[in-house]
Amino acid sequence: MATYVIGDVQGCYQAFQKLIRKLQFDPQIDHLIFAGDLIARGPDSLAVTQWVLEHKDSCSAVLGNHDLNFLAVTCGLRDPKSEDRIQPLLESSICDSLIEWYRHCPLAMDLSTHGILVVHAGVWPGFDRETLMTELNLVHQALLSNTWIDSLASIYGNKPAHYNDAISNNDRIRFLINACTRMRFIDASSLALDFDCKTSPDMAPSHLSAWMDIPRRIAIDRTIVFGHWATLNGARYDQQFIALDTGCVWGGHLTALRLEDRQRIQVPTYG
Ligand SMILES: [Mn+2]
Repeated sequence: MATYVIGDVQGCYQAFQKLIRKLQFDPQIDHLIFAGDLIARGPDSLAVTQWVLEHKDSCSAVLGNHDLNFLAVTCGLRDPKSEDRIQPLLESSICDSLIEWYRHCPLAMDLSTHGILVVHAGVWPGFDRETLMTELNLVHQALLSNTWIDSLASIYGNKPAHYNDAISNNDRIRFLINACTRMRFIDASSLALDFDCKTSPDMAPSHLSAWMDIPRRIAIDRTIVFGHWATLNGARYDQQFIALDTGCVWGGHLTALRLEDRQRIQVPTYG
């Protein structure tokens, strides 16, 4: 019996199946937690999500930016991006079931028995764990409510950059979604989110830091397990942070973390 967290699959079905075989995954006793971005840029998002829905009793996921974008596209709030390959998914018979499944997914999972917190992009350094999990309930309830499409319509935009500047509930939801699903860099003095910098952490301007390197971040009493940042390529693997996006969709690797012993298990995308 094992629990695995799996990095960004991004529609790479073949690599995903290779990883499942390597894990000797048994749906009767094992559990998979996806760290977000199950779908989008890879060749077969439909096969990935079909598999997940067929095994949904043994799968959980936190939402990534591409998962949320899929929901927005299905509601007609966004046009599909040309580089996303989700058209077969939009036209498939499982589309409605997938929308329902995604609406039940949280932005973060706090796994106290394993001392792990799973989130797609990261934890904003101004949040302690309890505040984060309490605030995220607002997003979870919004996605489950009858007015979920209205909430989703308001998530686009980079402001507010700081949680203290969130006035309305929609501001709070937008900030929480941006922080949990898109964040990479943060202004080290103000803790404002920065979405302009697209470099690797060592090339960033001096006033910015990678979110996990902010010196005055509030300590989180969990190991934060995250995906989203493929250029880190799994370089963070310690007591505080474990980076799981190893660039599967860019021809790198797909990585799983076994929570019982914190071992990483990888397969290459090709070969
Ligand atoms: Mn992402």
